[in-house]
Amino acid sequence: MSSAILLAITGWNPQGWDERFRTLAPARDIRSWPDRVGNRADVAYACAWKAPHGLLAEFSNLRIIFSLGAGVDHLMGDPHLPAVPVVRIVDPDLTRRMTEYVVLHVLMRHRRVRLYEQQQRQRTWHDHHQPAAGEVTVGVMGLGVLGRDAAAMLQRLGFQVAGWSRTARPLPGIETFHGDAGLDAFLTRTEILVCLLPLTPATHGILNLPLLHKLKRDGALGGAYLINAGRGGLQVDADILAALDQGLIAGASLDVFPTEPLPPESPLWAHPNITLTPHNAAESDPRALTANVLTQIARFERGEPLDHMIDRGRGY
Ligand code: NDP
Ligand code: OXD
Repeated sequence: MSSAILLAITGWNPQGWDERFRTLAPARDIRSWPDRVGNRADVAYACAWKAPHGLLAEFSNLRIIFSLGAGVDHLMGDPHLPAVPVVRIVDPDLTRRMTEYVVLHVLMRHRRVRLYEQQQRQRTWHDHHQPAAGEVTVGVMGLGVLGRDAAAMLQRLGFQVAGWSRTARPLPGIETFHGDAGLDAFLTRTEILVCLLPLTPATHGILNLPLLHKLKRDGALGGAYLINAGRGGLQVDADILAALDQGLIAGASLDVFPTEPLPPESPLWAHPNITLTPHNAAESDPRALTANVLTQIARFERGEPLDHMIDRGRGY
């Protein structure tokens, strides 16, 4: 029976994954696309990150496809994706990294870091009134593994936290909203909007001008802010620029973009009120995550159920 593991990775350096799999599973046959694929019929498990569409269909004995990140849009967009279980990464290492990113960018806006950096460059000693965290509402779109952890940490820092999800997700101390019917009430109380949604047909382009228009601009911060670390396809870049120009939002922190790498000619790079990072809010670190995949394979081979399988019928 097939049992080899194939790494099919683009956009990241596969070397760290390859080394880690070999170290942790020395008896396992580890293959790497495109150079060391060997006989395709030997491959049982694919560990993929942005593999070219159609590639995984070449492996006729595939039993599981692992997404090496939390997001699976890179797989679900493949019209030839084999009909085997798709499993995504859920791991404390990745979750902590995302919560760090969210807290960093919320505090950056809350504590006006960019303004003080500018003042420092000008040698200006001037303090601005600092609202308490409890006067500021942060709204988290997406109350999944990552959204819930970030929301809980923000709550511990004292922010008023609201959350929005597809289905009702009651969370202690957090005002939660769900579905289309709950969206406006969620947005109109939100000064800092944190987006941790997955990219699906229903969420594509959701961060657009009409949505940004609804954010609370007259709160303690005197303006609204957007932080998107979900997926680039959730946002409409031109609408974010228009919202900044029109004063609907005062700033944006963007980790993800519809086209990655962000093209050098994009006006987002040079905008004074945008802080951008190269899709590394929560890096998938092979040192932490390889063991996660191998544990799942071991469970599967013992006939136990897989964790964090994607329900293809639900939204994708
Ligand atoms: P989960 O699947 O655990 O959670 C997704 C959340 O989004 C759920 O609360 C879900 O609602 C909600 N949701 C999905 N569709 C809709 C919709 N149509 N309307 C309203 N809410 C919706 O995902 P994770 O928290 O693990 O990850 C979220 C995303 O973060 C990933 O898909 C990925 O795109 C991104 N990510 C980005 C990284 C980066 O470095 N920038 C790193 C890791 C992940 P419900 O609970 O009701 O199902
Ligand atoms: C992920 C990502 O989905 O890195 O994990 O974006």
